[in-house]
Amino acid sequence: MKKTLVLALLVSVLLVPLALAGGKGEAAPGKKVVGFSQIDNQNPWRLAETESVQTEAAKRGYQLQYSDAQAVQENQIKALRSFIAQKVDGILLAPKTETGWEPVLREAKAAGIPVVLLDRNIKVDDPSLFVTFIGSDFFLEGQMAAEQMIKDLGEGPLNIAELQGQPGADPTIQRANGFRDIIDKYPRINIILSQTGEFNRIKGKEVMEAFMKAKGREIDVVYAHNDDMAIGAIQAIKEYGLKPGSDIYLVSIDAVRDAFVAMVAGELNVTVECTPLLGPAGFDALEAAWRGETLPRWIKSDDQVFPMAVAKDVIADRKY
Ligand code: GYE
Repeated sequence: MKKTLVLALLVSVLLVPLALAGGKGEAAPGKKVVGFSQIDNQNPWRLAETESVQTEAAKRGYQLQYSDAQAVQENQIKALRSFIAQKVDGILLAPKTETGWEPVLREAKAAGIPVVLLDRNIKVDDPSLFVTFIGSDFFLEGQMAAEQMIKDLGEGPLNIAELQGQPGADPTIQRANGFRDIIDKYPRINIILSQTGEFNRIKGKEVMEAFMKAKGREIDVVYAHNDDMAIGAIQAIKEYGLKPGSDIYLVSIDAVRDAFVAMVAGELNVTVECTPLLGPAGFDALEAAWRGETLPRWIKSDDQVFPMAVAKDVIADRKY
């Protein structure tokens, strides 16, 4: 009797410091552990998404293993493998590109770990490799951007310079296609320049500088796949000596706060919303998977168009 007590005391004395030391990778007893693989944090949209996931994890009492891949897909795959090795209870994955995920997702499936896709979709043959995709309709966003442009500027002639997102990413592909789907009906509206700006403000500015040098006076419109690249482009247009918002019309996607600031200043003509606040839906989906429920393949966000004229009335209410 005495011996067992001593032993029990000894064990607990030894275990307490171990538990306290257990930071990264060790679950607090009873707390579910969720791994979140983020693409990067190079624009306010992504920071808002990261914050949404972190806040929601804390609210629901989950331990979050967070990994920022710094825009390298290979780092995301490594992060997933480390989550699997740690036997996390679930994974939230914001996948950089559409392809290349099959092997690691098969490993997660074999380990019984549900994977929920946040903000970008992927292409896999086996639909059981992920629970659901939570995000926007990027094709529709591209269409909405083109429709608003035509509403504002008419049927042409219009020369468009396009700043594309990260190559191979679902939103890049769909935003390019959706926009073309509309303008292809107008023979006098043409994309005369198109290049990636990586969804990044500095890169967007650099590409726009090159565009201005090449065809500055011919460009009527800039279509940027995200607000940050449009903001970079605004800088480049100003430095070139033209007025963004009037000499050159700019349309972009995301509806981050900085886009509203640019619209209020008269320098951005329109932004199409794409919500990054996906934390709550992400954890709802994981919880449903843990309960054994099946979810729709796509949980779609509801987005809207914000033209320059409404910016000053709504800017105060923007959540990101
Ligand atoms: O538009 C962009 C971000 O995947 C929908 O990625 C997201 C896009 C968003 O870096 O700003």
